[in-house]
Amino acid sequence: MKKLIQFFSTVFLVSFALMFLVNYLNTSEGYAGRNTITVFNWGDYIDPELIKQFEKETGIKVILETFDSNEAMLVKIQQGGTAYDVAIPSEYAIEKMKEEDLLIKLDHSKLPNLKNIDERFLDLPFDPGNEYSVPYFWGTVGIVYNPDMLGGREFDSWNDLWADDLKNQIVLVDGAREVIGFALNSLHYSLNDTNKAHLEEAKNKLIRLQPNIKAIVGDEIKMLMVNEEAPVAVVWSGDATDMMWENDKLDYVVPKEGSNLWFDNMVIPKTAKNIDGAHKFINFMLDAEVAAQNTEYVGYATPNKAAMELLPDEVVNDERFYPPPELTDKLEVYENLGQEMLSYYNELYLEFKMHTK
Ligand code: N2P
Repeated sequence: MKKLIQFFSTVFLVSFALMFLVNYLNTSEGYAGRNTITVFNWGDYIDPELIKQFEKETGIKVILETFDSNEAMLVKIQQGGTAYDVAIPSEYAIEKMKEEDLLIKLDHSKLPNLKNIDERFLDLPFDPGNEYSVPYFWGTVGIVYNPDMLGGREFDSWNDLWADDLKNQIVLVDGAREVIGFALNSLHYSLNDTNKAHLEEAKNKLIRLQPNIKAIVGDEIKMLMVNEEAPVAVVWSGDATDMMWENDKLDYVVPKEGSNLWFDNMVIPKTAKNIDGAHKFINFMLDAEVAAQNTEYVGYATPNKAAMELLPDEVVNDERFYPPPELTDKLEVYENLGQEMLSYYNELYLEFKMHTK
């Protein structure tokens, strides 16, 4: 009996000590707070080698979680379940996060590498003075296509997607703003349109595109295009670059009716437990060599001027991916349309998706 009591007391003591340790590791003062940061990024949007390099240089461990749309990212941050230290939303989502008081102000004194960013990408209307966000990548939305699979065909208009002979050929990126946006652009409306009659017209036009749609997917889009399982896709510019590196038959165009110009930026959500580590990570990503390596890995356009100097001329002079100001001036940046409109866009998008297989 004595042995039994001794045994149970030991089990009790060990479990208690373990509980204490786990709790300690999970608090902001413990391991998780001081030596870990949780980064919430788009899928396929950072060179994993750079994460290792950051961990080695700083001793801070990075936990990477990914999302595939601003809407999905917002819901997770609003719920507050995970303590994200850094997130990388696009401009209209940043405006919304500021409005909902979900972000903390950045300490610029901890971000000396901010000097590397081209002024063209600083102080933009969604975050004057870059109080809450600093640029990561930027780009457009357009059509990537394989002329060889389509008898030499070229694309230059959104309306080309509705051609009768493209049955089951088109893959779309799974984003409400992107898909409704290109339908609005195809009708010569703004992609920030809030006129419900215009939005209904765009949805009905999208439903008419349904026979031509092969799939609506996330990052799998790259594999489908690279392996020539689909000849046309609507994608973000940098995903197109990445595909073109893998399959040189592909080409990318920003349609003539106009399109979206977007900016993804690093922010620190209010949930952050390791604010100092978050600044260190952001500053690391702003370093010229790091940003150049990341650009070569992900294929998106870098706003980092010092990094651009390290990249091959054929990359930074390619106007399909680094459109000059004369071209970007003609593109539209998504605006934060407010919760009601955002929900309306989502509803229309779901209605459209229900009509596709
Ligand atoms: C990367 C996604 C890029 C996001 N796979 C465009 N805002």
